Amino acid sequence: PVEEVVEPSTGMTFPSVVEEGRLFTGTGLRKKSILGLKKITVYAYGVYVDPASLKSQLGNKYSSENPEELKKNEEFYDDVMVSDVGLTVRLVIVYGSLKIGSVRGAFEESVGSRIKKFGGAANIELLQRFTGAFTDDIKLPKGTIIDLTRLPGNVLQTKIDGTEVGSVQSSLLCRSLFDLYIGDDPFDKEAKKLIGQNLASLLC
Ligand code: DAO
Ligand code: DAO
Ligand code: DAO
Repeated sequence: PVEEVVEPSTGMTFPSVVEEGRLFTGTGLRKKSILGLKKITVYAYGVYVDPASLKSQLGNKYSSENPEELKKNEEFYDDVMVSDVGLTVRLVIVYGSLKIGSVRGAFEESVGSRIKKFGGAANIELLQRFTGAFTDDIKLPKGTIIDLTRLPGNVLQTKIDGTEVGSVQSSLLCRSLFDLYIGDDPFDKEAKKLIGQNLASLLC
């Protein structure tokens, strides 16, 4: 049986391995304040990595480093995001009353800000066209699993409860998405530390 890791504050569980041998590196929380008042936890997430691709992409540069030093090096995280390392982010919905319009808005805000940050402002219209396809009949009840997986060639594949709903080949989109979790201003700073520690130990 596959072992599981429990995210302590929500009780959501994450398998220690997901498809094709991608290993769990850490879990965190995506919160959002509503009406500027209280903060709700929208989803818990787990970040996974394909250790073989991590080594093949970044081993030459980093394998002789000390993992304790490497995990503090922002350039390391940039390299993980920019190169074609096989990452998967699994989201497990905690707040079950999400309106699809809010998902669209939050997505345009979070991912959109990163696309601009990385110099892709000209692609914002593409992003809006994409989120325009999030229609009101999509339901995301509590416990829904969304897997965002980078396949070789910077293809970002999206699955909802195991069913593929789309894939987009874009290094800019992959980088912009992963930046939310392991970039310089992540959703959950403690989670990034744990993820970084585990990525560094797998590599060095
Ligand atoms: O519906 O009023 C509400 C709460 C708004 C929270 C929206 C946050 C959406 C975050 C993106 C979730 C992607 C699955
Ligand atoms: O938390 O702001 C964020 C970004 C989360 C990215 C979520 C992508 C979800 C795509 C599938 C939504 C289906 C309606
Ligand atoms: O042209 O490189 C580019 C940027 C494309 C942005 C397209 C946005 C598509 C959003 C897909 C989200 C899947 C989680």
